[in-house]
Amino acid sequence: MKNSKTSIMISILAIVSVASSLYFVIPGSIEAQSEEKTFVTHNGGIVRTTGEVLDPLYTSATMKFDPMEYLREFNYGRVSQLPDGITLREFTIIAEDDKIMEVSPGVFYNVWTFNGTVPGPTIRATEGDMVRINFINNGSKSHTMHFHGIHPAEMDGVFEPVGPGGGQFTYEFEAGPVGVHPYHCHMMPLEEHIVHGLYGVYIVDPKEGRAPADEMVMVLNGLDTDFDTENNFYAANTIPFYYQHHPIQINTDELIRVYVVNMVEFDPVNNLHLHGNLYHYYPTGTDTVPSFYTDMITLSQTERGIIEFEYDYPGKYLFHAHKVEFSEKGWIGIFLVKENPKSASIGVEYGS
Ligand SMILES: [Cu+2]
Repeated sequence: MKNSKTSIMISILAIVSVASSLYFVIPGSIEAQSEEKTFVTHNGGIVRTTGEVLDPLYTSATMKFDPMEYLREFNYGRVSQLPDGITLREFTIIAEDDKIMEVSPGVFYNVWTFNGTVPGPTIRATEGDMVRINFINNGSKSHTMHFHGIHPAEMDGVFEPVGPGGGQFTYEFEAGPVGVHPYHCHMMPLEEHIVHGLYGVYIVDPKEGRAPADEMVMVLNGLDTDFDTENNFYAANTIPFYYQHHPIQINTDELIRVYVVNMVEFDPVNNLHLHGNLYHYYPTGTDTVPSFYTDMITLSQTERGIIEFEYDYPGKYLFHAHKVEFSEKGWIGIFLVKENPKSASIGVEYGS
């Protein structure tokens, strides 16, 4: 039993390392090739392969997740006005823990989900709004929603387990502080409930808003598919290598704003490196003045922030964990920067 598990593990790692090393050997090659070629892997192995990209299915009878949709999808809730004039944003969040997802070709994993996906929906409000979450637990275990941010103790999702099979709880709190925060289940063992996927992003916008930008969310996560408390895959938004196989298209001379949240468990740090550029970094997004201008940030569990940048030159630029093990196991992507058709006439300069 143990041997077969070990050999499966070794096969998975071999496939991942071969696949990932191909990208480092031929980083420009993201399109499928038809002819077999010989490659030397990062650990000196020789492989013959067409180098064709294999993607998992992302979908099954019970599960659908599109990382490209998730990237720019913000959920503002059902909006109404309270008698005192405050904006109420209502969300219904349903927890489940029985879904199976193909996270990498041939690797199936039991994901625990908020509203059917990992990560759960990106919840977005403006500072001072009232946020009301109608939480339903359709799972087989107790779950909760614990938001990072400021709220009363009884809304903290720690001491009020919501029972399986349809248990309900209403979380209600004023949105704040401004920034980007994680939310996650806080039942014990916490590691298990987080690693299986019960987390998401909660953005609180400043009342005056932020500068217009092409906005996106990246949750840095890990997948422990063999339950040995070590991650076998890493990703931005769950599917290893997704944004390398499907580069994120952006424009030159356009402000890009990425809300980054590190949800990797087991490994104490993660990081984010951007190629051909530097970004302004706002830790936790709580300040409107950036703390750093850099191409590398280091993030511990649930550390998060906002990065902002613009590209001057079109082309393909990698972004990835500079902890190379993580990037070779899936936490890597590409920005495909196209010439902005408007740039000749606008000439916007960020930061001015
Ligand atoms: Cu849970």
